[in-house]
Formats: sequence, C-alpha cells, structure tokens
Amino acid sequence: GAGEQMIREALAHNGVRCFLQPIVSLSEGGRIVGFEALMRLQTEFGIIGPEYFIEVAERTALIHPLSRHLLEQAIDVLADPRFNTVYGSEFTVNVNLSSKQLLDATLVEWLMSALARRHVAPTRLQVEVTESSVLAEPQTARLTLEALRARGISIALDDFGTGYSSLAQLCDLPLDTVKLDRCLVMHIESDARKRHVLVSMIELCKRLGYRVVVEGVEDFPVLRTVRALGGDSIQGFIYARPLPVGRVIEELSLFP
Ligand code: G
Ligand code: G
Ligand code: G
Ligand code: NA
Ligand code: MN
Repeated sequence: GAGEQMIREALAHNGVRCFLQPIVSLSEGGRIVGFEALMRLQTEFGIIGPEYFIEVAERTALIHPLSRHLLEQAIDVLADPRFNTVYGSEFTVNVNLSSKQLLDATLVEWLMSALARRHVAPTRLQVEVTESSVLAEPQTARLTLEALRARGISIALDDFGTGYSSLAQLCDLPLDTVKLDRCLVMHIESDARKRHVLVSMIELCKRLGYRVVVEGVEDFPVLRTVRALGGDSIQGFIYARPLPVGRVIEELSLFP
C-alpha cells in the first residue's frame, strides 16, 4: 500500500481524483439519477485506488483533507452546468465518509459552506456510511448524521448485507437510503436461498421507508430480478465502471 508520504505528496500536488459511477433508476427506464464519487490518488506510480491508501489515511488522520478535496470536487460536479444540462438539476452525488469523519465536529458546517459557496442545495448531496463506521462511536456518529440530515443532506447506509448487518441498526439509524451489498445479488440465479434473502431485504428496507439501491449489478438477469423485486435503483458494472469526471462528460452524456 501507499505510505503516508505518498498521500502527503498527492495532497500537495492536487493529486486527489474524483471518479464517478452512475446510479441508475429502475422505475424510470434507466435514467441516471445520481453518481457515487469514489476517491483515487495520482501518484508517481500512476492512479491508485482506495484499497492502497484508505487504511493509512484513516490511521494518520489524512482522511480529513483527502475527503475534503473529494467533497469539493463532488460539489463542483453538482454545480457543473454540463452535468445539470444532461442529467437535470435534481441528480445527486454520494460521497463515502469514514468513521473518523463522523466524529469531526467541524465537518457539518464546513460542508454547508462548501455547498453554499457553489450555490448547491444540500439535498443533492448524500453521504454513505457503513455500520462499522457508525459503531466505532455510536452516540457521536449519530449526532453527526442527525445534524447532516437536519440540514437536508441525505444518508445512505452502505454495504448492507455484508459484515454484521444488524437489523436493530437498520431500524434505528437516521437513514434515507440503504445500499445493498453486491454479495446479496451474487448467485441469485442459481441459488434459491440467496434469492429469498434478497427478496426479504428489499421488502424490509422498503417497509422501513428507505430507498433501495442495489450495488454490484453486473448482468441482465440480476437487473431484471432487482427491478421485479421493487429495488429503486442500481449501481454496477453493467452500466458503467467508476470513471474520471471528464470521461463521464464525454461518454455518458451521450446516454442521459
Ligand atoms: O472505488 P472502489 O473501487 O475501489 O472503492 C473501494 C472502497 O473504498 C469502497 O469501500 C469505498 O467505499 C471506499 N472509498 C472510495 N472513495 C472513498 C472516499 O472518498 N472516502 C472513504 N472513506 N472511502 C472511500
Ligand atoms: O463504497 P463501496 O464499497 O460501495 O464502493 C463501491 C465499490 O464497488 C467500488 O470499489 C466500485 O469499484 C465497486 N463496484 C461497483 N460496481 C461494481 C460491480 O458491478 N461489480 C464489482 N465487482 N464491483 C463493483
Ligand atoms: O421518491 P423521491 O421523491 O424522493 O424521488 C426524488 C427523485 O429521486 C426522483 O426524481 C427519482 O427519480 C430520484 N431517484 C430515484 N431513485 C434514486 C436513487 O436511488 N438515488 C437517488 N439519489 N435518487 C433517486
Ligand atoms: Na460507498
Ligand atoms: Mn457499497
């Protein structure tokens, strides 16, 4: 993995890159309703993904400046007239927050000024948190989520269905969206037991009033199944891999 020095150099040289992966509505005939912003770092070895730097970044607290750079780029996308022309002025951008950021007392107001500076409505930003990032310090994390939500930023529970996946948490956290993990759609065509789990999870999330996004959709049988089960939207390689912002403008704008 990358060392602390490599992260510092990326920070110093404008090396935090925002990749975007579309989130596609199932109820509206494949319309792109949002994007997940995924961090990459430009290093002397080329572009590297989170698996090589997120752990070090969290341990060294460098996640705070890294994430603020990414958040600024995500907000730039929301303010970009090219995106608003193609995807409409309501599309949303999701950004992942780590557990340390949920304990950062300055995060909420920083975000609000970053949004205000670019005249972007807070409702167009969604933050993604995982259960484990909330559980590290549940009371403080919950306060942050409630503060974000009170200001109009929405909250997605990420990677649900892998790890602990506590139903008590699913019920109690202040959420707008649940992102069902890819593991819930793997092998559903051949394994009826896995299909039962997916059916029940989608139904439960919808009964709790959450929007359901299914992640990791790679083929049409899964896409059709998720749509038939009432999933709201999907994210996955079937539609697009995460792409640099510039590539999204070039490629996806042909297929709004
Ligand atoms: O983009 P993908 O390919 O490789 O992402 C791998 C993991 O890295 C995912 O779990 C994703 O949530 C995480 N990740 C991507 N971007 C960010 C980010 O900006 N902040 C944090 N905390 N995690 C991120
Ligand atoms: O935050 P999260 O762990 O959900 O980040 C999404 C991760 O899932 C990123 O690493 C992204 O590259 C990856 N991903 C997105 N779509 C697919 C897919 O269809 N298949 C697989 N295997 N991975 C995907
Ligand atoms: O149901 P609601 O009024 O909240 O929908 C608001 C808009 O969000 C609708 O235009 C809908 O197309 C869009 N939408 C549908 N699915 C998703 C999704 O999974 N994520 C996001 N961010 N927006 C979605
Ligand atoms: Na995520
Ligand atoms: Mn996920």
